[in-house]
Amino acid sequence: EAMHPDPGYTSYPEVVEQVDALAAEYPDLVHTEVYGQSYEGRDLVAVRISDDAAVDQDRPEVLFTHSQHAREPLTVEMALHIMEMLTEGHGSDEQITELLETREIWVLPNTNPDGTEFDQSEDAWQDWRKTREPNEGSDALGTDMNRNWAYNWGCCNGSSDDPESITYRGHAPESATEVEALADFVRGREADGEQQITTAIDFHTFGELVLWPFGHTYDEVTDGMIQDEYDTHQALGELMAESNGYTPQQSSDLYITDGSINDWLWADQGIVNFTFEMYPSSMDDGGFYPPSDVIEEETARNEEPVLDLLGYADCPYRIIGEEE
Ligand code: 0X9
Ligand code: ZN
Repeated sequence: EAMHPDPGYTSYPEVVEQVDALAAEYPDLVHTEVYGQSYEGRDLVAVRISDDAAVDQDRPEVLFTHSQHAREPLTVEMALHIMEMLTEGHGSDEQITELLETREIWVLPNTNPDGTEFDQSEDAWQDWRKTREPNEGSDALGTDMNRNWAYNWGCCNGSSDDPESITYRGHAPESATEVEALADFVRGREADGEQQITTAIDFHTFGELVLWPFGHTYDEVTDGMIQDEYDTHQALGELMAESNGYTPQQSSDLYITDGSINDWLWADQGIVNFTFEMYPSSMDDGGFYPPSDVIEEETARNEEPVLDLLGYADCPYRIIGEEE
């Protein structure tokens, strides 16, 4: 057995194994795709879940992304929980069965596997956040994926130009191998000029927050965000926060970020989307590395919010009583 700081958490090879096992157990419901390779050459895996997952349907799609930040391993467990909930619920739970008949659900269980493997490579956690790709002119490795997205990249003092920084934005938008692959994946979900993905959650830890765009400005309504669009994010965010007990707020209320996935998914792709900062609420309960015995409870806590979002995926604006 390889060394691991807490074997109750799932390593990347185990994630791939579990996804393959799930696809074998539920061939109708689970379809896996490799959407690229990490810098170190690991397969980047996307899992599509629907009642006929092998077939690309003309249906609203929902995207769940996990572990842009390596030191947030609870988010990988969240991905596994979503996949188990949906596959076990099909045929036994009426709401889930109907959702799988009317949606296509994408779970990308670990978008930064190189970071995760390094983070878990010793018997103590390595507190590693970024990717592991070298930077020209520096000994410091990696880019903060959540500062490397191609909308208002580096605009607003919400990231660093120093490769030593944990919020290093990279030398250019989408310069991180893993961000480019993920952005290409999202762009690839466009069909007939329309983005099929309507709604998304990007999972992080920690803080127990439900966050919505924009992160680059404190303004609610601004270039690229009209009032109805803001209100839709807020209403959906508050609805989800009612079920999990997290605090709902605009992401810039936490702090200003630029080049985040949230801002890009909304401004570039028109996807109504959220960042969840999972358990714990504070450093006292383990920070990025709570003991693995919290996994069951803290992932189950987001079942309702996930199902809520899937429910609104046909028309997120319905929550404020709009058709568009
Ligand atoms: O800083 C981040 O990327 C996220 N927090 S974390 O502690 N997981 O690193 C917050 C991102 C919030 N999203 C935006 N501000 N757009
Ligand atoms: Zn994070």
